[in-house]
Amino acid sequence: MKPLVVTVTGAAGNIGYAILPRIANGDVFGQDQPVILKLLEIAPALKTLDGVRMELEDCAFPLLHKIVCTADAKEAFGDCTAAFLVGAKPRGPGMERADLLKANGPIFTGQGKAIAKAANKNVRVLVVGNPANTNALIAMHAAKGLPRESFSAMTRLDHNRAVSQIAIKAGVLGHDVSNVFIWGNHSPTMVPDTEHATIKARPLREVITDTAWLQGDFTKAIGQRGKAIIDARGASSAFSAAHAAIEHMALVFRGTKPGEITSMAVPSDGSYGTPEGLISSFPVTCPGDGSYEIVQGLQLSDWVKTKIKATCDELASERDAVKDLL
Ligand code: NAX
Repeated sequence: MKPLVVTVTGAAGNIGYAILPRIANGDVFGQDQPVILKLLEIAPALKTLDGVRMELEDCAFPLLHKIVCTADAKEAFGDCTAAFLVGAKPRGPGMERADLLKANGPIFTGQGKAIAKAANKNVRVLVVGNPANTNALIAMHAAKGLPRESFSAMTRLDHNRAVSQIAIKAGVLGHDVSNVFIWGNHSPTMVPDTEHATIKARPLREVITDTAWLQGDFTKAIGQRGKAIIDARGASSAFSAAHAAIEHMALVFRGTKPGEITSMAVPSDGSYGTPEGLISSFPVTCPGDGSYEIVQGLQLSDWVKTKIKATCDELASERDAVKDLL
């Protein structure tokens, strides 16, 4: 089979270190699909990246045909079919969210342009670097000529966190929990929705009857989980974020199972009152050809509707903060 080109930005960082062996091992595209890894970093990180390249070589992954390390975005995105945009500027001391948006904007403008010029026209782009939804919006706008649907941002980590906390509360395994999903922004305003969920095929609300916990501590804990990990580990989520990115792309390229719903931040088509022009998390299914469908027809409670409105308001204010880049 012809190798697929996969681009990873910020490849010398923490998530990069955790994600690269998984891609090279076939965890995204399957055990019969060879890959070429094109790794983008800023120039000062190329030496570290070279160490990562050596470790990848030392694994002798049968599916890994070639590794390219570069600080040139056009070279990194050349012919790529899947792009993981992980690299971003971290939030510095005293920086507001708006400052972070402004600092990251030019990175995602530049990369969006390079993707439109150099990547495969069917490329699928996953933005992980924060603020992920708005960075994806910036890249999507810069990538003139590519369909909007080529771009998504990651909320699969939030999805997995919600599934796990529900499973722990109910004393079951994660795979016993279905149809938990995330609405909105990858930020503390996100909405983990359990109102359509089942546990071992029973409605979740029959198994977990504590609505105050679901709407209170559970919702807050999922929104604050990233911070809790930084507080405990002194560093942000790395292998769990890499795992979520692997799952996100594997579902895009190989499809959700019948009845399976995942969470992805994708360009809104106006569904569920989410304004068009935002990249917001929705429950989606994936047929496995690179596309996705927003799950339709869900009846939302007033509580969920109010929370979705608040997270969309935040997304709209982020979009307004970078309007000169759109
Ligand atoms: P690190 O700081 O370890 O790595 C980031 C890497 O990006 C660095 O090596 C840096 O040199 C590189 N970089 C910076 N600017 C670049 C550019 N213009 N082009 C290419 N590379 C560039 O961060 P890490 O822990 O790997 O996290 C990466 C990003 O993921 C951060 O923005 C982080 O906030 C975000 N996260 C997103 C999550 C999500 O669920 N969407 C969860 C995990 C994580 O917090």
